Amino acid sequence: MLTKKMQDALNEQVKIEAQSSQVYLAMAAWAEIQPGFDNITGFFYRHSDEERMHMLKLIHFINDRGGFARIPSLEQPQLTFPSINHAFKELLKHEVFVSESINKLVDIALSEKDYATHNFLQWYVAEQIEEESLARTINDKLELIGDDKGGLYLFERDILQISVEGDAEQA
Ligand code: OFO
Repeated sequence: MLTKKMQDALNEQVKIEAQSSQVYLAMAAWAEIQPGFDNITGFFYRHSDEERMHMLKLIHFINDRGGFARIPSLEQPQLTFPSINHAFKELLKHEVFVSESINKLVDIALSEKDYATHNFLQWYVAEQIEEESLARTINDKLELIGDDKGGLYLFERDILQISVEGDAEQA
């Protein structure tokens, strides 16, 4: 059984994961109407789907532990970006924010002596290490590319491989 404090904190995380899915969905919809960014668009759509999966995992956990997962209302995410570099910078910032909120949840699980939730959260801790590292790799590459269109063309081609490797590491 979850304590009220733990349940409220997990429900807050449901909202954060759902909001993350919206944030990346907006990036995907924006990238889709930029010419030549098909693979980048696919990356954002997949990332959005993953966040929805993170949200669902939490919902099932809360309900399975005798709690009640409350489906939250969401905020309008940023819809447009000055460039693809800006979108990926926002993605990294967002992942760092998510990692911080997972760490807070782990703290609460320990203070509540809720070892089952603590164990469950370890999956999210590992996932955030992967996601932050992937976002940093992408941002480093974009930093190197700068305004070089040829470099961006290669990046658009390579992001397919980067995300496939990221998924394989997570599997
Ligand atoms: Fe990328 O955030 Fe979920 O956990």
